[in-house]
Amino acid sequence: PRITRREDYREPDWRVPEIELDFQLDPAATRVVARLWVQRSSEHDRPLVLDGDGLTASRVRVDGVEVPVEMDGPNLVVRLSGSAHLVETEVEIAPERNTQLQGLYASNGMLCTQCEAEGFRRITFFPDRPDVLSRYKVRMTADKARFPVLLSNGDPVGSGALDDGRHWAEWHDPFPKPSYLFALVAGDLVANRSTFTTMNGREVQLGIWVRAGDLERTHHALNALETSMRWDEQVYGREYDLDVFNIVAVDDFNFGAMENKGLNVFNSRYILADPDIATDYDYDAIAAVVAHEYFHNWSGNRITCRDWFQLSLKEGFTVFRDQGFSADQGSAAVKRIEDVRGLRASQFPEDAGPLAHPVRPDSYIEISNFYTATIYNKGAEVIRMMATILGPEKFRAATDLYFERFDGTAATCEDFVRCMEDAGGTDLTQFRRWYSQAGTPRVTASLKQEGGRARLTLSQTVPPTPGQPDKQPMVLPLKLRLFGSVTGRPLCDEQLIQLRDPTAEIVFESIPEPPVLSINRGFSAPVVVDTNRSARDLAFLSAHDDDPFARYEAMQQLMLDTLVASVTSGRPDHDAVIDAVRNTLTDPALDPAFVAEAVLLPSDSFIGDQMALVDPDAIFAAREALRRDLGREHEALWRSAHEAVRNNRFEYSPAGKGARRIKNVSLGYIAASGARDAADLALAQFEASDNMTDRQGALGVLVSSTATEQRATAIDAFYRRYADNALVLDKWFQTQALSSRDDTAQAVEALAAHPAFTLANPNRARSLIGAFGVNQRAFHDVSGRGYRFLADQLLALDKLNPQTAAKLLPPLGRWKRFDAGRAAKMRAELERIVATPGLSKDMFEQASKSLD
Ligand code: HT7
Ligand code: ZN
Repeated sequence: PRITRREDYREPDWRVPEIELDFQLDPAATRVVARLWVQRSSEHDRPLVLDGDGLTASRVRVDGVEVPVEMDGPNLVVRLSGSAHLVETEVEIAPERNTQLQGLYASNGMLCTQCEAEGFRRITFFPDRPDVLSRYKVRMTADKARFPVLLSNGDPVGSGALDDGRHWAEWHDPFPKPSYLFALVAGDLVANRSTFTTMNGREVQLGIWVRAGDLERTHHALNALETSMRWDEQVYGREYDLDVFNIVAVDDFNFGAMENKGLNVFNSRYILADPDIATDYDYDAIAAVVAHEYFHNWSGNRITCRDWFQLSLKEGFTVFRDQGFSADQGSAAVKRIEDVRGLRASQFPEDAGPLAHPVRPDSYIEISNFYTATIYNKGAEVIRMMATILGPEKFRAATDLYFERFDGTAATCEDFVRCMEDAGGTDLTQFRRWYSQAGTPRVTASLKQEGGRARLTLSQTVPPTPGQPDKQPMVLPLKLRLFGSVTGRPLCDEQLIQLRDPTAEIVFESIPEPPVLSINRGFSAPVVVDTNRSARDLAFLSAHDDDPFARYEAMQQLMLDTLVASVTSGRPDHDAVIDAVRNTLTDPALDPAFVAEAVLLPSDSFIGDQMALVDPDAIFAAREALRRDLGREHEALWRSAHEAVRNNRFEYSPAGKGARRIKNVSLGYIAASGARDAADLALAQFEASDNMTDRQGALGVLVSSTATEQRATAIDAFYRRYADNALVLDKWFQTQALSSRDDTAQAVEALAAHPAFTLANPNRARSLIGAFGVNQRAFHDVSGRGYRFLADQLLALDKLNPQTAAKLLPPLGRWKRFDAGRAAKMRAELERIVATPGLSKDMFEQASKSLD
């Protein structure tokens, strides 16, 4: 397959300032007529090449005159003599046969589009690249009974009935946009409507469109939309620019949602919520995704990307913006902990594996494979570091400058950094390496007290990654502070150190007592920090650090050190963790939501990430042993924490969420203790709960339990209760795929044969196969059956939906971290995938790179 390289970027030969699209919609055969007003962009004699994917032109006209159809592979070539022409094409497509869910497709009776990154070329011939911006006029005609609602980007300008039972609607979008932001939706939908008055007094009509039965489940999303519109005005000075903002929920969607101009299309799991079907995690994710897509209106739509190598320009920045929004809605500390946990669970392993790539990649085979945690989450951390270096006022001045300087254009990551420099008055030359070098930097920090001074020695390394064997030192903004280990008092103010060299030394004067180092506070740099801190130091910080993230981090490090030592030595010493957890659990000053995060053990996979060779069974055993000891030692505390909130009625508020979080964490520890009544307690919670958080929390405990009867009761009851709700059934599959029982690999194979399982729906595929891939112990079953199962499923899914299949492959690529037996079995599956005839380029890229 062809490799696209960043260094080969060339300006488009032809611009398309205006486009008119006419859709005769029909699931079996939709006719698309496109009128493109094209302009030669410079002095050249190259033809107009319009991207296509699986299209056949039935007619091509230039300035009203029919011309022969000339193809170059999938693309249409139009030879033009002048500098400006009207080019008209006509194609026919079949949305109901589109299983890839890119382009125009059918989902549960409606028609919708997904064009990012390169789906528009599956709808009509067009220069399908983000630096070609056009004004769109769209006319849709469809059967009125089946598709009473017809939506597109921009504002509605007209609609009407036709004699044959069909009707039409026309939408105009005044803002020039790239083709990936085009959208249309046709369906039998109803809207939850509202109006929003912008900061300059303009009225915007808001609508969240769903099937009639789901209307009552849209209030949370609508509320999140209004809150995020106001937040973007207040925090970034960004005002919405059209008269209409619509969101449509669809059931079959490859991703979370899509920020099409004025017409966001959402995976229904990020819209629909009520306490009976959605967990607190779902509620928070809905608000975050609604905000994220809304924020793209400025960071992505008004200013888009010059080419797909600049993807993090919009995605990293927009994730940073949505993280700030969510932090402002509840506990900022807990939000930061969750974000860092997510980064470590997905981005750190990516950066340490065969698919590592820079935040601004240099090449790709299939761009869809680059919608990664590195582009999104590491990209957000890179923006966060610049915000930290600049400080809040200068950062706001820099984003204002960026929005002003590049409004209406297709920009680059370099353009963004230059705004940071210009408004921040700072030189970010070396900092730019965050965009070009892959791999997670490692910092070693060692603190020594010498008389009345403390000497901190820092060093950094960046590991080799595919194609980048040698690395240059990065700029690492590290927030740090020293505390006295005797008095517990801070020994200095918080300092921001920018580590730029391979090593550095910092001397702290007037240090009267043995100091303890608090470093990378707030996770100011996305790095791994190795320190010479003892278990005592970590326990001390977990109880006294004034930075909540650092406090959490100290406890995590203490737990990790304990677990790694237990795996490697086989002689567990749990005392320090047991004491530290007691101190956290009994500290009345702490927010319960924070306590619940702090007392959770690191995951099996994260423990594995710390080890040269991952032994999934030994890690599982060590973690279970610590869980059991924590459960037993603090049984009374867990029980009282659980009991105190057991009968709370559902309330969606920070306090309500915190109570449910500690309740479910406590239930998990009670079960881990081996208490005889644990399964009954879980089943009682399952049956009595008035919300999905508690019901799924109890189900999760029971699914991993050996209490056969209670387990079966809960699994059956959950299935029967939600058999008609696809989003909740996804949870049923997912919870079982995450089970820690010995027989999970077999159970997952059986679930793949369940009548409710289908690969055709991405959410369902991810709920079973995706969850199984991150269940370290079950997936790495020594027999290799997990690897075989995943490969079989991926090959089947690749035929339907290559994008979704390719995203689920990475667990197989981690073979270098496992013993020779497992590694050989994983490689054999990757080789089988690569050798499969007719493999998509999506899968080929992921699998072949994973073999290196
Ligand atoms: N910008 C959107 C990306 C997206 C996407 C990418 C590949 C394939 C399907 C897709 N659907 C949406 C989502 C976002 O980041 O906001
Ligand atoms: Zn995004």
